[in-house]
Amino acid sequence: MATPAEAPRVRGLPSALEDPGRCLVMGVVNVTPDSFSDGGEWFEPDAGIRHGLDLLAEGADLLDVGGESTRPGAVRPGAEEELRRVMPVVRGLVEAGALVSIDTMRAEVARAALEAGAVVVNDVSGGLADPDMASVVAEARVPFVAMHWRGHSDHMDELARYGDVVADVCDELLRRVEALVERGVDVEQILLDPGFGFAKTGAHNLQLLARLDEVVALGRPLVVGASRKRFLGTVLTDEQGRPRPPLGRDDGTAATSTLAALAGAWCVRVHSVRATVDAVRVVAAIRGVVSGDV
Ligand code: PMM
Repeated sequence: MATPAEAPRVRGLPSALEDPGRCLVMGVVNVTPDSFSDGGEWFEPDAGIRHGLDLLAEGADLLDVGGESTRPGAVRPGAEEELRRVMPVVRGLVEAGALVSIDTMRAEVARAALEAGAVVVNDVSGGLADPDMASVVAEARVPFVAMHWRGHSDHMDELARYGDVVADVCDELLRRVEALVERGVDVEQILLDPGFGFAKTGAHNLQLLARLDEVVALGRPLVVGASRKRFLGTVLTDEQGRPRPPLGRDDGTAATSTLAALAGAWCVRVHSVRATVDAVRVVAAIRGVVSGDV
């Protein structure tokens, strides 16, 4: 079990996130009509803002606002439409005092959100989808979540081919870090994410969860986004073998949050915050005992 003292440093974080003594909890605010997990529920700006405030009240440390669904097969919105979706919500949540992460693959959207007060850029493509993303992040000097990604959602299922999925994901993440650093991004501002559900089969996702410590060992803080994903539905089938729908996957998600926090993840990204906050607090207490702090 990794101890909190071993957590690598992240430069440029707001002080509230700097030394939490536990795995952080990022609440998901999807401003999309078609996300797999909560599609359409918070599509109107006021509803998105209200939902973000509810997640904060449940104990979220930061909110991840996104305007593009990445469900398998999803078709991308244009940049203008993405901006139209996310910007009122980013502004509203920043005004309310929230720490906001912008979930986007577009440099233009990242730049606008940073100007409006977002403090983290979360790019599921790790900077691969938009060649300008690295320079926007390098210039703004903000923490950047680089997720493992092999291609857009309309064809990612075909790309789920690995030798050893954990070794291959680690290798590809390290190559991303090198490329980002070459483009001027501060290595101490790069956070990594194995990309659960992105060009991965159910078995790949489970192997990555089982060996998360190997991804943590890459030496950059880890974000884990397993919340409500399809592989959990497949594990939690009913008597007829039908997968559990996304809204019924939150207890299973809390199990993945526990596991991620125990493995030493820096942050878990979840739709339903309350159970995960309790889970990471319990894990922090256990890790405190193990490391002799308590
Ligand atoms: N998954 C989704 C969107 N953004 N960001 C990170 N860093 N990691 C993820 O696993 C991730 C993400 C897709 O899930 P959603 O539709 O529930 O937002």
